[in-house]
Amino acid sequence: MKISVSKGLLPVALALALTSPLGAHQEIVGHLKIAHPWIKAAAEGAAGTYGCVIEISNESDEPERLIGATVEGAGAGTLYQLTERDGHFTSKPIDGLTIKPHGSIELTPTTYQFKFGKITKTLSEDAMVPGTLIFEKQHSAPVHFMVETDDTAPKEDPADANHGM
Ligand SMILES: [Cu+2]
Repeated sequence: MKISVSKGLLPVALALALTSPLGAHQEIVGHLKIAHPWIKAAAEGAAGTYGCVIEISNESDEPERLIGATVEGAGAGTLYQLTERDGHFTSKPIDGLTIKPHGSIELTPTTYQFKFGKITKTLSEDAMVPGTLIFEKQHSAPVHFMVETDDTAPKEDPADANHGM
């Protein structure tokens, strides 16, 4: 029995390890399982940065809603949804992202990002920086964001770009 359980968990562990070679962490807050919140490295004084979360699972029987985030040194992040059309990306702020009962969401640089404003304290690669994820029911969930040198976010067009129409 023990063997089959660990075999079942192995692909998940491998997936997390592959996505983050430096080690993915998981935090559990109430009914929420939060896998590897991370934020892109940025120097003090930088105009902004972005952050994502590999997966947030809602293990309760009620829906939950992710509405915000804070990271020490980066302030409050606003949740944005990215949209791709004909190879062009744009993004717009959204007021939340619902997690169904026993469901999960993923925030990847090409789908959803928290966008942060002015950086007041350097976010150095590999550091674990304290922050929060803010939910409608759970409210403020304390987590750590790992600082990564991500470069997978798409180049965005201005939101009002008119693609040659
Ligand atoms: Cu991690």
